Amino acid sequence: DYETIDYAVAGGVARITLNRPERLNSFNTRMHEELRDALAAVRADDSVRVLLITGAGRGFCAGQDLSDRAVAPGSEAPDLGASIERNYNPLIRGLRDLELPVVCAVNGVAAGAGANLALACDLVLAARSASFIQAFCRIGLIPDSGGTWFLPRRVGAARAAGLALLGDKLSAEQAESWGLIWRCVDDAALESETEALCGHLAQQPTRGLALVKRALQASWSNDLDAQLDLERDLQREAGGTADYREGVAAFLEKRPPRFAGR
Ligand code: T3D
Repeated sequence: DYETIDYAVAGGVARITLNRPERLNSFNTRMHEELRDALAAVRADDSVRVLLITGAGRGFCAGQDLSDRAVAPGSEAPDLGASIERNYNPLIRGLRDLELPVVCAVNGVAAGAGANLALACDLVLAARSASFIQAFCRIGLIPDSGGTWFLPRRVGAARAAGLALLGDKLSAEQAESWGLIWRCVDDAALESETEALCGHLAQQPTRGLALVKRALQASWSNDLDAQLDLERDLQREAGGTADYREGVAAFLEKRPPRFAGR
């Protein structure tokens, strides 16, 4: 049983709910430990075909819990590099390396590392009232948890600089129109849209989707030649899956496919 998150698996969907609503689901040490544990559970459970991350209450996640970061006059500053190395980087790497589609349902404000946790997910849905804030610069920090990598790639250099240097609140609608997230939906529809998206993904060729994810990620550091080679290799692997065989058979037999996720 977890204290700071909820974890549940149903219908092929593992759902992690950040659950410290009184602190807008900000990260403390316990939450990082529990997230590591939950991610290990996701990896170990063959029935899981989609991971969903969302938040309890009115916020999604407000980044690091700053009440753990007050520095008394005369005492030494905390080593934030150590915190990043131990907690944030493994979380972001864990999500990027997970061989499953990761959906994020941003139910409210996503600030600091909370915003970048969302950006590390593969498909981000956000409620219309939600917002994204690169809050780091407001307290003298830099965007971590992949922020300086995701932002310029998603929204371009000018907008990335504006967001990271000003720390202004970006509405979910603006985030969608800038290409920072997949879709903004009405607040009342977030739950049903998320369920529909995750339900759909849980029936898809999971192995194939994992290879798509790997190819898209590799494209950021590959030139076209290297990417064409990678596509050849991944397509060879995809072509050997049971789901590819089923996809072709279902097409030819004019029936819906029944993908096993393998
Ligand atoms: O340290 C390391 O390990 C390095 C890694 C750093 C990663 C980071 O994420 S650094 C950035 C940390 N996050 C922030 O700077 C954001 C701080 N929060 C805010 O700016 C605002 O709370 C929001 C813009 C997110 C939301 O504003 P609003 O007006 O909707 O809510 P609020 O009233 O500010 O917050 C509600 C409560 O949550 C409030 O508590 P109270 O007064 O009701 O008892 C507030 O203090 C608390 N809260 C919100 N964010 C945090 C927090 N408490 C601790 N840490 C927080 N990050």
